[in-house]
Amino acid sequence: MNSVKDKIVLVTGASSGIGAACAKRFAEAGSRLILLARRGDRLQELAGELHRQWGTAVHCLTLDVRDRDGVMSQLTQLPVDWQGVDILVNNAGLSRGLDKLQEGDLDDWEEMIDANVKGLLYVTRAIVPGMVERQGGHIINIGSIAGRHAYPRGNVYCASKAAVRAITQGLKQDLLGTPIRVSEIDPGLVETEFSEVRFHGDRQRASETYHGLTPLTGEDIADLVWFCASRPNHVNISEMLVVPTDQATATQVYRR
Ligand code: NDP
Ligand code: 8X3
Repeated sequence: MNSVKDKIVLVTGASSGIGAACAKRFAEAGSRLILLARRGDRLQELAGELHRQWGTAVHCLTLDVRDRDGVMSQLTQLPVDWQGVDILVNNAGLSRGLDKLQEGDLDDWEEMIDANVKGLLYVTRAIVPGMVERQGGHIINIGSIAGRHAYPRGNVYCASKAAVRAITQGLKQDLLGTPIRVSEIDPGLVETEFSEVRFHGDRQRASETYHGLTPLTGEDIADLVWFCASRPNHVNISEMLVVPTDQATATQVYRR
């Protein structure tokens, strides 16, 4: 067992869903947390909650991962006490729309590719050199079942998550020979704000995604992120596919 107590954990997309649940899971385990997302008010609220409950030290970064210059400058010039990130949870991401490719909205495409692929790359590029220098660290990417098989109308979102998979595999190879670990967790249906964002705020349509089945929760995924991080240093969990019991593949779900 590798204790995450006092480790510095950077969670991107910590203002909601899986990211917020990861923040809580690591806070409970005694980690120090850097929380990053665009909605700073949510981060401050969560930081207060973590501090009250577990006395967690938190540093909030109100940042858009698509902002290349902002990411590179803010993450390479963290306050002295926060510079040695031990665990990076690359979780920030989103889907926009569920349309046939030939009818897709180009703005939706840009947003997904910029956040899910380029944003993840910027954050990784800013943080990993420090890990190499310190000879220690762990990058945990949140991919998706969507990155393993494309599903109808999922096209660009699926492509962005397939890219995350390739980046995870490539990074593992590029870091071979260092003690740095690289993992990817690929969830199926998790009930968060994900579908509400996908359907541009249409809550009714979003809730139908999970109708008649028992979806995963952000906490279920956070538990696995913590599990990957807390294995001994010589154990690298390279990938995990996790689905609700009511789901077999991206398109096969059982609804009661
Ligand atoms: P949520 O919508 O609940 O959370 C998404 C998080 O990402 C929010 O904190 C949001 O913060 C942040 N985020 C989005 N865009 C940006 C950006 N440009 N810059 C910084 N932060 C950003 O969804 P989930 O928790 O479900 O999603 C988390 C990850 O899990 C995503 O990568 C998603 O693709 C993946 N995933 C989700 C599944 C699901 O079924 N829910 C299944 C498989 C994978 P803010 O808006 O404040 O910036
Ligand atoms: C989120 C899971 O199947 O809605 O990545 O794309 S799915």
